[in-house]
Amino acid sequence: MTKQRLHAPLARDAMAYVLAGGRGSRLMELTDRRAKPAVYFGGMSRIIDFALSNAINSGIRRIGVATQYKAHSLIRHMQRGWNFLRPERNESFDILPASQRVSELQWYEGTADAVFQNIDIIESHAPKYMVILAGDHIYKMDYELMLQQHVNSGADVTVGCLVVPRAEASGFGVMAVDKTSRITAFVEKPKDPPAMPDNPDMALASMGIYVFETKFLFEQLRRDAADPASKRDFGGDIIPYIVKHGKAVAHKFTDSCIRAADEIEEYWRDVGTLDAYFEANLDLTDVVPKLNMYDRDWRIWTDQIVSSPAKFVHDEEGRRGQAVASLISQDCIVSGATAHRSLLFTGVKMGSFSSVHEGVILPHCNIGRGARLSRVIVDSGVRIPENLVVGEDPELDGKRFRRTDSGVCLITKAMIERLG
Ligand code: ADQ
Ligand code: ADP
Repeated sequence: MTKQRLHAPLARDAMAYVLAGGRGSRLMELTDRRAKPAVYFGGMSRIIDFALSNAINSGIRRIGVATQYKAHSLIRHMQRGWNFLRPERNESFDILPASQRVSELQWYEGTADAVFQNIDIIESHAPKYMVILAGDHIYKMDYELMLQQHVNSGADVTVGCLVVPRAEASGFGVMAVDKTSRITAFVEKPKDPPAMPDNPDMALASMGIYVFETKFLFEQLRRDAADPASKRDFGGDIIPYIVKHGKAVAHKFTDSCIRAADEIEEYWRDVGTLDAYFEANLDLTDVVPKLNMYDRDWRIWTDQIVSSPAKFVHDEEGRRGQAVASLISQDCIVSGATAHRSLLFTGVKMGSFSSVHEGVILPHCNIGRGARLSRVIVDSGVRIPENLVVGEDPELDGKRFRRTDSGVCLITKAMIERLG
């Protein structure tokens, strides 16, 4: 007879299902070749590594990732870095590209459809609970605590939520809750978001993460699939229906967010625009960063190959290669050049007399001799020509590159080619 375990973690009975198909079009050319979850972040990682690391650190060992838009770079990343889960240990890692599941050409209709189309695969892993996640946010969170609240409250669905300024809330699902955290109203992306009762400037927003019992979720997905008016979307269709006809409960991010001792705030970022992406990366260069990525209790895992250490050398004229207030990844060589308040991702080379100030330089870029870059995001594999100056002439920058209102320039290979 098997013995009853006390306090078995619910995470071991759960499957994390990561929705990673969105384009993230406000990141402009940065998501021309890759989906938003595949965009690089923080010197070594990609955005999806946060949701996947949270799942693993929470104790979840069955993971599915639904991909769709420009999935190649994302799929390659996950195959290299995330395929350590083993069926013989009752673990699984499934990558579920839309076009190969439904038909050669058909895409998932909405986020709920991206789960519905894979019901058979989920059933084969027999999880008791489903933790539905978005693959495009930066945060550290223990999903076990959300699962526990779900079971203790007897909810049909538990929705992760956070407090955001009302002025920014129209991009979210916005909810009202009663004293017991039961959701009494839910509107998807309202033009005029309802405020919180105790604070007219703030609203309670859905993080787009949900916990269900698998059986109940499948019932809802099948019901929704038979409804011709539905767009097959969690935020637009499934959640509002359960709020009306069942029991939906809110789980506060503050109750389960992982915060190292030196982190001053509960950190969650959408990094959906170039400015937000730039700021969130540069924040990491602060002496006490808002997000601690050095927390050994909650590591952010990624797919890095074992490579060579970053190297700083004098150039032939004795000029020092240096980095100040910067994050320099492996395989970088800084030769007679200076990086200041910048992130050099893996394999970046900087040549003599070049400098980068407030730069997010993605993997395998080459900064040519004498180039001077300030407030830039440089896409992966770009060769910056010798003596190129960016960040000193707004009008010229705006003509050559993607320049935001706050003066951040995104530089891609195609833009450099157009320079001739
Ligand atoms: P949105 O931010 O608009 O709203 P949505 O476009 O629904 O998010 O995408 C959610 C996640 O699913 C993203 O990670 C995206 O990459 C992925 N995705 C989108 N379409 C997909 C598809 N067809 N197949 C696979 N993956 C797909 C949602 C909720 C809101 C909530 C915000 C929080 O609807 O209620 O407030 O997330 O960001
Ligand atoms: P993503 O950056 O999203 O993974 P790619 O793999 O196409 O997309 O990377 C873009 C560029 O980065 C490639 O065209 C290539 O120049 C460069 N690159 C990628 N991996 C390496 C590598 N191991 N060595 C040198 N350059 C590389």
